[in-house]
Amino acid sequence: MGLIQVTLPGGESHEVPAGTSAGALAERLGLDGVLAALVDGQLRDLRWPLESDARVEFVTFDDPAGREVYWHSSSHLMAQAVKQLYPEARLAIGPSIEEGFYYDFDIGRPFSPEDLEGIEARMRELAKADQPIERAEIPREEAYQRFQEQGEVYKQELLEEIPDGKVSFYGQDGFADMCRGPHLLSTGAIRAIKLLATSGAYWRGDEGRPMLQRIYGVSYPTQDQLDAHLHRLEEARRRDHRRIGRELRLFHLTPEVGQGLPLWLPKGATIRRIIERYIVDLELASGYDHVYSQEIASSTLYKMSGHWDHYRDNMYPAMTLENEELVLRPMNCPRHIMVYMHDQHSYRDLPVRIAELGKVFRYERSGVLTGLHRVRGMTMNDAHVFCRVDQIKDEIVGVVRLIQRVYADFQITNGWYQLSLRDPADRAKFIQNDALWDQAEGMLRDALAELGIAFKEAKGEAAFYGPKIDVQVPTASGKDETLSTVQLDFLLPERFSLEYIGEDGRAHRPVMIHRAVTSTMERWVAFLIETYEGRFPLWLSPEQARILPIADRHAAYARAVLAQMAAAGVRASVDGTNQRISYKIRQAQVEQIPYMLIVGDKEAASGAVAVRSRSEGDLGPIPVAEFLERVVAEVAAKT
Ligand code: TSB
Ligand code: ZN
Repeated sequence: MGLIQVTLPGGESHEVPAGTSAGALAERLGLDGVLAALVDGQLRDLRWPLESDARVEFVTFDDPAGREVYWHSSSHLMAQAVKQLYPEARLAIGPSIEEGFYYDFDIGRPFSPEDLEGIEARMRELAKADQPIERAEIPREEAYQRFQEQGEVYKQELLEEIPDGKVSFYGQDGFADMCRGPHLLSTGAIRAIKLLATSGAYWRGDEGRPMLQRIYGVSYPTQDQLDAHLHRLEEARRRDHRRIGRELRLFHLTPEVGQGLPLWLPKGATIRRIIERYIVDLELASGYDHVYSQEIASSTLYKMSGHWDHYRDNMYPAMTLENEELVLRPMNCPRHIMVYMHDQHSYRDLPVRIAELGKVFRYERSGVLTGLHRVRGMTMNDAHVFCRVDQIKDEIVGVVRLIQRVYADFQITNGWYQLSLRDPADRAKFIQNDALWDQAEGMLRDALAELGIAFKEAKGEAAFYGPKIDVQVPTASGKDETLSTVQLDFLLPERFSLEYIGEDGRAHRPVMIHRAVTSTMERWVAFLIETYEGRFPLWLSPEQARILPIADRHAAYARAVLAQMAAAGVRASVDGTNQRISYKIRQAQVEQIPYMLIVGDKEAASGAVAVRSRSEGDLGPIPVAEFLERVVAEVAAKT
């Protein structure tokens, strides 16, 4: 038998007999935890025989490719368990996903939690039996016959799409599934298993086809890793703004109103109003002019701006009324451009900063809608800065400083910066003008350097009209989303022929900076809910204090205290129910109310309240006036 040359990633090479399996090689090299191998760039089973000279790279569970193999084999193990327990179940497909795996079964009814427990237990037994997983190639005809005999109609349909020739099967202990692979060497490698959820899923995602039952699961080489994963899921659930928003009655999403069109309930609306007042005041103090413009308008502007050509996929369809074609605006920019164009501008007036809490509508696909994080109707903290080229850097630095100031006030510490660039190959998404793009991208890079901010670059993430500096933050589900954005745009001023009169008395073209600091109210509040886990700091709490009378006879005093609170601008309420005081306290705790003010005979007699703070516990009786001072100071400090 001949020898072949195997080259490892470090450049190190080995001579082995031709036909040596990738797994045998890993063993010879004393490698641990190897799950599969990349042979000349192709992911292969460890049984793969190395027949000629090759580059070989081993993958473990730490590599995405390794996890893919691991979870894919786990989905087969689940299918094996389901077929043993429910022979009538028909198999559809079972891939690995980003975090785990699923398999779709046709069983004519939903799986119950007990079913899942039973399947999970059977999977553990099958894994323990450590059955070898083997690959076989079968002529297509034979495979078809086999599926026909077994009544596997979905597999038959899949097979019909595969060209003639042979198909590969992977099998263990009498169970076999048509699959390209690769897979683990044996079921014993799957050590810790958890089935997480089940849901209905149409075959091929098509509402006209049968409803299948999908089971989601996850598996790990060790119990500790699985425990850590389950802990992460629990954390995500705990912080999930959709759950907290429901429990604290902040907002409501319902199909009767429309997908992605949230209702702000009174408490959520209060939080939003505080943020809106805060940011508008800050902008007015920072040289912005606030305007109002309509959210519905003639499509003309959006045709001029390029939205029609580059952004229409994200727009609600146009409607026609008396020969006018109208659109719901997806962006505010063209309106602010019209505000700019309303006046003549001289170089001395610039920069002109036009701001608006502008409502926009975007057609986000139903699959990506997520609570308040991603909606279809939203109110943006938007502004457009019109300036001279020599002012660009200062303006960008100014906006980033404003962002930093706001993040400090909201105690947001986990944001990171992304420089979002065009993808020169994507000619449909971006307005074409290489010279202007290069200039704008270079300027944003310079501004970040001047600010001394570390950043990551992301190709293809720019707006259609220009590159952006985006502040990315992680959501509870672990995904990163853009919160704030600063966008440099040479192209819209060009399309609208914007002008200002320069020092030389001639017309010049200004530049535009698009920016959103507190994102949209929807996403900002979603992020805050998750950051604070529903425990809003005092200045943002919809209800800052709740007055809890111990008995009915204290109700009048409670109302008098409430009046004092209202007069001092403190948001408070009285719990006038006839529940016991311990119950009232628990209720206020569940609702994350920062201060509980308990009032009984002693407090009523002395003009005091017995204060229980959410963060500091029992503070004892405090005169009402003194408590108010404390609250006012705490609100001002935004702590
Ligand atoms: C900043 N024309 C610019 C504007 O002048 C613009 O619209 N930029 S944007 O498209 O990037 O949107 C600004 C911000 O809105 C984003 O950074 C993001 O934080 C937020 N946002 C975007 N889409 C959604 C959505 N579907 N739901 C909630 N917030 C969103
Ligand atoms: Zn804009």
